[in-house]
Amino acid sequence: MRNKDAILNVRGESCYVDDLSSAGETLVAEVFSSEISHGEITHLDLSKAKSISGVIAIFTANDIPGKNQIGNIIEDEPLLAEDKVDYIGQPIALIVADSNTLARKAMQEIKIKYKKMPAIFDPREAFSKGHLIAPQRVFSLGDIDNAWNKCDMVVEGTVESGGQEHLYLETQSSLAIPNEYGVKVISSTQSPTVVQRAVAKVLGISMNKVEIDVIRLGGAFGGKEDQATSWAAMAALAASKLGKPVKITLSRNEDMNMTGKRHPYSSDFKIGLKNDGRIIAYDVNFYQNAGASADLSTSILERTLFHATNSYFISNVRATAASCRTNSPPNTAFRGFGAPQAMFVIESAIFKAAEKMGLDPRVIQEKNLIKENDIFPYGMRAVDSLSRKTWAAVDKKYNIKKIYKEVEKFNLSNTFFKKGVAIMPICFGISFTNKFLNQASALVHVYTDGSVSVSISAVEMGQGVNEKIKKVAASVFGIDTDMIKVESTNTSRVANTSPTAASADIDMNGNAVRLACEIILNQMKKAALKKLGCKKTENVVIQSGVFSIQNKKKKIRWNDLILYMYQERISLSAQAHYATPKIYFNKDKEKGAPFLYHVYGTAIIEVLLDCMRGRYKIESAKIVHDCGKSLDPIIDMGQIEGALIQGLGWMTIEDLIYDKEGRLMTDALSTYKVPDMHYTPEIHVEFLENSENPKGLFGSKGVGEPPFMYGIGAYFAILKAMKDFRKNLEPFFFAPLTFEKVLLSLFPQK
Ligand code: LUZ
Ligand code: MOS
Repeated sequence: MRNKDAILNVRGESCYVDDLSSAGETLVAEVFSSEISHGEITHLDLSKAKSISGVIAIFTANDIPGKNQIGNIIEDEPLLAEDKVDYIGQPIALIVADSNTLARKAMQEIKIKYKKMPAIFDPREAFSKGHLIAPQRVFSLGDIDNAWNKCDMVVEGTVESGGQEHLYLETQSSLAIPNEYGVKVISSTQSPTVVQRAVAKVLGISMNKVEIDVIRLGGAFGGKEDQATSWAAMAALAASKLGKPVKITLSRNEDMNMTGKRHPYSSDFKIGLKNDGRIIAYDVNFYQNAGASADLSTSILERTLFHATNSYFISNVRATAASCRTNSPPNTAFRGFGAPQAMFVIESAIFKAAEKMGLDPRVIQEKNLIKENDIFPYGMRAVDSLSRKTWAAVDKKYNIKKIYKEVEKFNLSNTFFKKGVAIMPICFGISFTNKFLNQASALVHVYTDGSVSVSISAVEMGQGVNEKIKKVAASVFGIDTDMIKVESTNTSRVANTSPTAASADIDMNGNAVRLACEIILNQMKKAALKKLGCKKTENVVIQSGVFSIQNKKKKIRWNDLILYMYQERISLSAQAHYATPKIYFNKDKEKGAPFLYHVYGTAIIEVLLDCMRGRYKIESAKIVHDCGKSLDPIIDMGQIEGALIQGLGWMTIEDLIYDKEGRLMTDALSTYKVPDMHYTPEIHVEFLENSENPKGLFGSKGVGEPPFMYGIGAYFAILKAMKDFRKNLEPFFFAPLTFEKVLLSLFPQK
């Protein structure tokens, strides 16, 4: 792997929050949290817990000097519960001690009594009782009510998709160090500025007194976009109260119980088609299980609406969505950010319609793929649609018909083993749907020895942003990547950072770095002219760290020029800001062009089902993915493979099981199954050839999230195999499609 972090990672040399030690005086904190899903706290006695030696302090909501509030979009989330709890795992008190063992011992001694209240876990029930996070939203195109009578076939159905644990390797973690003006927090967050704002609010101080520093994250996947905030704020609270560094690192078990997941959705669809497979009308209703507070739910809901029709053009659409408040931990961002849930529904609708019409779903899929200049329900045109191109490319490379024939042949000659195949096209919009988030800054310094320091708004979370940023700076400067260092992300160096999210970090930060480097380069060219005695900057060329003038022999090396500039008192630093151009969205009309561009791709997913045991093997994924002109093929390939596997896990084996009281029962790796090396199929990834994205950085496209949705194909491939075994099986759309679920639906219990 060319990703330099990989070398540090496999040697255990890369540094995470929990690896930092500050001179032996760091205190640790454990979080005492609610044991019930909904109720009033009638009694809280901390005296016995406080008396344990080695316990320094226990803080509750009453100790917060500022505002007990960490809600970022909607202010509905207390940092520590006051007199009411709304989910199991909601933080109530913070125990600070010399060691985690002592803090945990103290936790056992906290006496608490609750008055239980009825809890709601079903988003439809929450909806019917009016428990909404925000008003319902509706996207529409054409005239849905008058479209049904033009259809030859109308099919309705219900779709359920489950949550998903992020399972970042590094659990939530923060180290707060108090200082003379406020606090510095080293946090494992995707959103340094969100953390900074929350810490300032909780401590009741201004943002310039709070410095957030992020070294790197051991994975995030959306789980640290909004949910790194509470631990940072708690650590900061304790540190500023006690005047000592305080660290919080959740155990895996605590992390799985206390933090939100991907939003489960419950949805209804109605789809209308012509006999030839053309989709004429699509009506969909999404009920999002938001959990107990808003977190990012409303933004996620919006992205669900934007992706309601996946990569298809449908002329009459109505998509309605509600974010429903329940008594689960607040659900949050997770790779795909609401789009996977929407795409699973449209693919289910197509599957069910195909079954009723005696077609293969791929016939309907292919017929309706969005063409150039077709319109999305939100009013944007698919000017550069590559939907059909990626489908054609995957077909050309692998021959879809031939694969289907082979599967058919296998199934005819096998009774208890059946194969299934499905095609999964994807279309994903790149840009934050909140327009203001589409900005990034960079700060670049060149030191007198010629080495370069780059600070950006984005954080490294294993996705390789730092490596790509090095390439950007190196290519503008015409020097080797080894001369460039990407610094930790720090709110004192780069302010007002947008979250590292939405697959847009390289696009935005890469452009900011390019602009900052260009400012310095221009200065360097001017200096080179002066030094080399020439007139036009256009004539200065830089290659492998040597500046020269076209058609002249004179040259000056990078290091000599830098030193010359320093002595001439010319700035060797620059700051630049990039704002994604031309995007807009009108929320009153629900129309606009919210994305800079879309990413397309097509996957073929093949599975082998052992019908008597309900076990299946996802055999292969054959993908043509559109990366534009890849900035780094190895990193992009890693993103595509990782996202695919994560998507497969969500659709198939990752099952969050709760008891009646709302307690998560699959809260450890022994019970929550995720894909491992053995589960991983053969993966073939091709980049769409000759693709170049004029709107992206150096012709590239964002890559983080879109390939997640290839995983959805696995659900339908398994369903196909099941149907080959049980011809009369009524298709159902209830993910994850675990082995147990497969077995029990092939052999229903009387
Ligand atoms: N985060 C966010 C995201 O705040 N807004 C978005 O549109 C988004 N999209 C994908 C992933 N994270
Ligand atoms: Mo994300 S779901 O891009 O934090």
